[in-house]
Amino acid sequence: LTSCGKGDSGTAAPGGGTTTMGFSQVGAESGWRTANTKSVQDAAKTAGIDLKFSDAQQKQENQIKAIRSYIQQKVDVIAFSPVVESGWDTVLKEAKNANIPVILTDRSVDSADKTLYKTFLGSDFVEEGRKAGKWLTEESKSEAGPVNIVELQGTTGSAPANDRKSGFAEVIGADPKFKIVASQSGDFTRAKGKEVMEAFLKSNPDIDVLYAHNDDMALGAIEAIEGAGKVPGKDIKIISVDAVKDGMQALADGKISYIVECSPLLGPQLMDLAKKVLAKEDVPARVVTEETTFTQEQAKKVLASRQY
Ligand code: GZL
Repeated sequence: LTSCGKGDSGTAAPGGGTTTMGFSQVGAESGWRTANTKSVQDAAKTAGIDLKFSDAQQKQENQIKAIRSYIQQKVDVIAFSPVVESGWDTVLKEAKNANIPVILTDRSVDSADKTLYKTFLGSDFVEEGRKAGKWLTEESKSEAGPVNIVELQGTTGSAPANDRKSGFAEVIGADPKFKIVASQSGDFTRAKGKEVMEAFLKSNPDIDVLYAHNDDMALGAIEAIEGAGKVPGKDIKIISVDAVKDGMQALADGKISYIVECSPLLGPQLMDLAKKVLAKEDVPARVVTEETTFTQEQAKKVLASRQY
């Protein structure tokens, strides 16, 4: 019998061929997303898994279409990062009825039925928001206030936007001197982050802090702040999330004040989980990624060694 599939380097699927994974990616909206896509694609190659990959341009209907096409193609396993938390039950039930296991990566869904996916691999976004709030509380401890904060939220309805908002609010809510004077979505992109920050600056003469849910929006906001003749990192302190290269550069340059890391390097763990699921091994319902935080001094030290 000749061995079917891509030679013996492949990971054997249940039927003996090479394992195929259908992956639906959110889009290409940020530096984080680009790094995440590279991690998934590189890890699939290393694992000998045949990856079918689609970019949804941040539209839920495109992700649902992609998942349906993976079901039609009878892939061995489906993985995706849900652009928003809600509206997945129908298509996930179709995958379950087709006996195709689903792995959530990066972002999660709000489905009550936890049997619709095997596991969720990704960061604890609420904790990321708490870390941002804790730094600001410490940084402002000698200030009487008010400390006026504007917030650039991530994509409306997405898990990172909901959870980073709630974690931050939970911590700063303990002290009435902190006032979130404006909060709006910048959709995780530089362009929208700049546009919304320009509006914030026009309607709020006295902004002390910007809390941006990702580096790309923070970098767009820096352009708006400088355009308004103010000094980012001095006139307006900036707290951001991700720690991608451009964000870390701005942190080292003093334009951003603090970054909470959110690791995009989920590829290797995703492939390991897929192999375990296909081998019918037990996997944890939740796998939380390791990540840290960076001050300006720490950014200067690690900048040269950052992978993305
Ligand atoms: C977080 C991820 C977010 C990043 C953004 O895990 O979903 O989406 O923080 C990206 O940069 O666009």
